[in-house]
Amino acid sequence: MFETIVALATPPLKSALAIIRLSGDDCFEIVNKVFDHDLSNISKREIFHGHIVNENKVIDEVMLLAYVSPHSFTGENSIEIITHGSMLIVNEIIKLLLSKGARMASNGEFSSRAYLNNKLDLVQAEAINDLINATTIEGRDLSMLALKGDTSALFRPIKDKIGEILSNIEVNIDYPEYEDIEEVSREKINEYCVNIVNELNELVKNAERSKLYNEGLNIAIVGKPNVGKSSLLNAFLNEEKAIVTDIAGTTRDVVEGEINLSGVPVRLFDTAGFRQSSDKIEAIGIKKINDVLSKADLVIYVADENGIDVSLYSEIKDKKHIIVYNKSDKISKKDPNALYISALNKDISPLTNKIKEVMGISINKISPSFNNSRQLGLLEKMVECLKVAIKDNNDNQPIDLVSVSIMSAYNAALDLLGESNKNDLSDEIFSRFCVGK
Ligand SMILES: Nc1nc2c(ncn2[C@@H]2O[C@H](COP(=O)(O)OP(=O)(O)O)[C@@H](O)[C@H]2O)c(=O)[nH]1
Ligand SMILES: [Mg+2]
Repeated sequence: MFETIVALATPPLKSALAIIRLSGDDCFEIVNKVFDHDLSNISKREIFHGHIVNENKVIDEVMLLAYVSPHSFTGENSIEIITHGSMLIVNEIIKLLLSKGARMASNGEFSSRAYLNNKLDLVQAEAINDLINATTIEGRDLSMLALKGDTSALFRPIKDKIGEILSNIEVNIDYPEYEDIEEVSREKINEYCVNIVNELNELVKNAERSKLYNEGLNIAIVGKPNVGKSSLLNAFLNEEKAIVTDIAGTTRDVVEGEINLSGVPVRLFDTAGFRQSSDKIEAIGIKKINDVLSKADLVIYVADENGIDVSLYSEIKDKKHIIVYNKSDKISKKDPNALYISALNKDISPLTNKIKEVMGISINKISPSFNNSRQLGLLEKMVECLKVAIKDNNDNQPIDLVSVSIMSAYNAALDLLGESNKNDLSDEIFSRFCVGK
């Protein structure tokens, strides 16, 4: 039994139309009290044209879509009221519905209901959020495949295989006296687990790449003052976002911009030049560099005709990084192994290509793939557990010990699709959604 929840599904702004969404067992009874059509005898889905009325006063003329359980997104009785897009109207209608017994939905609660009612698995539910937040076509296409269930479908046979080997082992342990049960030999366990690990490794490899389309990359631009970091940011963005002058210390704050690199959303962070400074404002800017560096997936160290500053370089050399020489127009003697660009002349393609190479960004046909850190983490956990199982099995460890590791892999598989501990796990994930989703 689920309470009826209500929320605005469109942005809280003045617009042509707004959609108020309700879902829950008492949905029709509640709306019946304020709508001038009877919703009691709907068979599946129906559209109505009518009025939302409060004690004979018409609040708005609306279109109303009624969905009878299970023929709705959430799987419950649901209603969408399309009103005029005035916040005064929307707020009055929501207040009225609350007074008739609905309650305000929390973040992601509609999607959470769909998941709890088995309309979606967890991978599909996550895809709704990813779809809405996608900033590139590739990211959107990937989320759409996950939402359709193609990504989960790719994985279910693997999950079933882990379950199968596990139950075979369990039956052998629990009922050794039954002679008609096929004995699972050490060889068979090994063969099974090795095959599954290979299949999982393929999914991991694809997920690492797909995660880039979904979560994007953070790239920090660092180097001495005046080497052309801000000019480089501007060249990437193709706009004069950061202030560029020949005065060292021009950039004080971190300047951010986003670009689309072959479908990967890349966030660029231009920083204040690294240098000891007595200027209070610049000193704060320099401190901010450390925050940027800590979340950077890649660091671009920019040098100019004066070469690399060894002490500054040593600060980032242990991170994944690219060294690039800017102001190539001023450099006559070039090292054939080094990377040269001219930010001023917007000639930066050697760097763009190098970023793609280092981060493994290539133009790929988008196919179903896991695409976020949670999913990737669980795939990797499965591989780890199965590798332990393979080793224990080959070392002739007791079979129940082998089965414990396979069981851990199976639990991770259930977690991936959200089939275990439905409530605990989903609370965390759905809280990242916005209200009305
Ligand atoms: N000749 C030349 N000058 C450049 C180039 N890129 C930037 N500059 C100049 O270098 C100076 C410092 O640039 P800026 O982007 O502010 O450097 P930042 O302090 O590292 O951010 C400015 O006068 C830019 O016009 C380049 O490719 N060639
Ligand atoms: Mg600058």
